[in-house]
Amino acid sequence: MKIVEARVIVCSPGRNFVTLKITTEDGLTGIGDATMNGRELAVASYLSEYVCPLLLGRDAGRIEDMWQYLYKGAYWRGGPVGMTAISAVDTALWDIKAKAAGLPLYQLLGGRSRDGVLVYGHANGNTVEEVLEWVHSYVERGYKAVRVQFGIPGLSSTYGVGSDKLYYEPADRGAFPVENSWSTELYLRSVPAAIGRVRDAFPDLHLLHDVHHRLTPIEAAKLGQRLEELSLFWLEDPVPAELQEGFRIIRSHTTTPIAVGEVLPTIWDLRTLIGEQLIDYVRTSVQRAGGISHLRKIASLAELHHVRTGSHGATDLSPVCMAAALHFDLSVPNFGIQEYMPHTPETDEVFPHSYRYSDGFMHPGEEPGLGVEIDEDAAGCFPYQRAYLPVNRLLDGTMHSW
Ligand code: EZ4
Ligand code: CO
Repeated sequence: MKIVEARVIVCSPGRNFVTLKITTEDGLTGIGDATMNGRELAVASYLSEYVCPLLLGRDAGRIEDMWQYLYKGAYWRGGPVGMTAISAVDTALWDIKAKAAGLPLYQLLGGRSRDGVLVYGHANGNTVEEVLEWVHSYVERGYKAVRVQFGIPGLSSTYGVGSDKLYYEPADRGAFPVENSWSTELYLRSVPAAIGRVRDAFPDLHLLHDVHHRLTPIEAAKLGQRLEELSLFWLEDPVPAELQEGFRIIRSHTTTPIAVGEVLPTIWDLRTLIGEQLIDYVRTSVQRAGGISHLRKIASLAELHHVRTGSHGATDLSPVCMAAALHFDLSVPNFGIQEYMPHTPETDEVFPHSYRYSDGFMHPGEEPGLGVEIDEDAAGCFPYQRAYLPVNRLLDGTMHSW
């Protein structure tokens, strides 16, 4: 099964996506998501300039060897650009192998460990009333878990609260990033009561909240303590995770479950967090963490340390990643939950797929491979447009984490 073609397809059906498509001499094709939100062309060029030429003539069936070849062979290890590129190759090769076997990918990963994949959606609102309305609409659609984000009184803009609620995921087209403002003091003053009101209205729902890397460990510890009685499913990214040891401070103060990892691409970036049981859910994804192959290693390490998976699944992860994630989620023993936000109709048109949502759960479908394709004619109608994630400043103008 020699690889005869490897191509990068960049498109923007509402937002930018980078997709790698690999073709074998037998005419089988496989695809992988290589999107890195706000920095898309860095990965596209890494792939097309350096990785695609290396794939030609190689055996598409040697997935693990290819991973090691691209990881060790580059010399420059890790990092989001290189790892996203490896993710795309690995995902595409698993797609090909499963198609060649005539099986949905999850069957090659050990088969089903559960009947469906528990998912959560985002309820974002400027006011608690708006959030309550959104949570209600999720519950009506069968959701068992919802992430809640609120506007902060006194601040003009807040992460997770946008104008287009259904398809909102930041990355705005324009010459410069949007500038948001932040005050930890105002946030900590309002958020426990806001989540408390959602908890009062929905006593049985799994509630999640994303702090988006904005606190210090001791601030996060305090917030975790104040949220304990609200029984969150998780508190996400309370602090930036580069300093993994910082989570010891949070952990020693609160039993609120912690989820981390959407920006962390390798097992080595997560080693202390998982190995010392400093987190409860690991949030890195097929798209970020070296594809199916490396994510399974991370999940195995996590399993050993009582950490469950909670893969990142915002809309900047393409339907190709979502399909791959669902095969992983269905098979992995220590699955926790999967983030899921529907893509726009334009995106679904470019990426026809067999996965489906029903009553709070998702299923990847039974098509051989990933069960997702790219319609290149449709993709061609949506050319790339540069877009940036926002930046974040404190009220006095100091740059802060976003
Ligand atoms: O900001 O996917 O939990 N989800 C998130 C997302 C991320 C974006 C970044 O590209 O934090 O909203
Ligand atoms: Co997040």
